[in-house]
Amino acid sequence: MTQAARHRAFIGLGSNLGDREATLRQGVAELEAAGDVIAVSPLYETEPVGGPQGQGAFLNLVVELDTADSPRQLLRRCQAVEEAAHRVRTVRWGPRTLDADVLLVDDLTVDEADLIVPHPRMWERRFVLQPLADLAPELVPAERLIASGGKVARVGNL
Ligand code: GSY
Repeated sequence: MTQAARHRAFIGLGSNLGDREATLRQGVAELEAAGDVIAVSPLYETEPVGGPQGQGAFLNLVVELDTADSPRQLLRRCQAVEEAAHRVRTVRWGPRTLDADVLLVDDLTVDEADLIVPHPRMWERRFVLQPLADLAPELVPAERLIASGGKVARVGNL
């Protein structure tokens, strides 16, 4: 039987409602249940990028996988993780319990209505690039990290 190709993939998690750290811990645990998570970045407290004025600071991290899942299967996993966190989103770009985004899947590209890989806004967002650079510095050129927006402060590990 042929084996599915394995991919080095990265998923970004963010939370800015409720017990943010517990929510992220739950999200990481759900991803880990598939047995393909190989690293979790440090945790960052991050300034909201976009969205309504006055929303609270996020906690963000990035998870690295060595996975046989396709980009679409990873999207489904992200959606399941968000649903499990009882995500309540009434305002687009507004506060959310948990947001899970497929960032990179090797050098694969996907451009479909509900899934774009690499993530289309990741290169503008320091809350993505800093934890990604912690896990995979070779994927984040210093000039792109410097050019990205939003304050981030490392607050430890999960
Ligand atoms: O796309 C992720 C949701 N999100 C975030 C986030 O996770 N962190 C920060 N700092 N700002 C954000 N704006 C959006 S939308």
